Amino acid sequence: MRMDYKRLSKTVARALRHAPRDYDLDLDPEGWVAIDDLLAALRPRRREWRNLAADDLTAMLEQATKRRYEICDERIRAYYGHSVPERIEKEPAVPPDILFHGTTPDAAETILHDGLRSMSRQYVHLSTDRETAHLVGGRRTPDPVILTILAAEAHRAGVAFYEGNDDVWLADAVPPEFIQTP
Ligand code: HQG
Repeated sequence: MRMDYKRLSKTVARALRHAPRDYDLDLDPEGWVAIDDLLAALRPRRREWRNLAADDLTAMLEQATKRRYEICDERIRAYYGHSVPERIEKEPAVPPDILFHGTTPDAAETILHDGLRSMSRQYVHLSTDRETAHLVGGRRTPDPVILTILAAEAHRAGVAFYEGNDDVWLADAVPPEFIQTP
């Protein structure tokens, strides 16, 4: 049977971003778990996963359109997206001058007034380019609004930024004075 990598990735996201305890997993402070522990937790869950191996996780990463997970030294973690109660430690970093955030027209109106908040996740998620922001906003609406984030200016004013992957930056709450419509 061919492996459904999308389904696998969704379950891995649940395990590594949102509900590790449901999988008897403990994320370390930077979000890592041992690949062997993840595989052991997943194998009994679906017939097609009964022989799940590290190679399947590597193939899942290769097939994905987004870089969601990092594998290193027989461990795996999510680059971003966490909602677990324990804050995942990220290294503060200097952001590019400008970042983008794609969202719905209604949310954009609130964000321009109140600023960007992390909502159910630990961090605000920002995109390095408009196209990625369009894809992010497009998950919720056919007509996303792309907000421009004055990231360097916000950083200088004390807002913390963190690297996610090549396309995604993370930040703490971003006040409205650093957010513009195009
Ligand atoms: C909105 C996906 C009202 C915000 C994506 C967004 C991304 C506000 C929603 C990653 C607000 C939160 C994260 C405020 C923010 N008032 N609405 N003050 N501040 N919002 O899913 O950025 O496929 O938690 O605009 O591609 O959409 O899962 O964040 O609409 O990279 O790998 O509240 O998740 O990646 O939604 O997406 P989310 P997001 P994956």
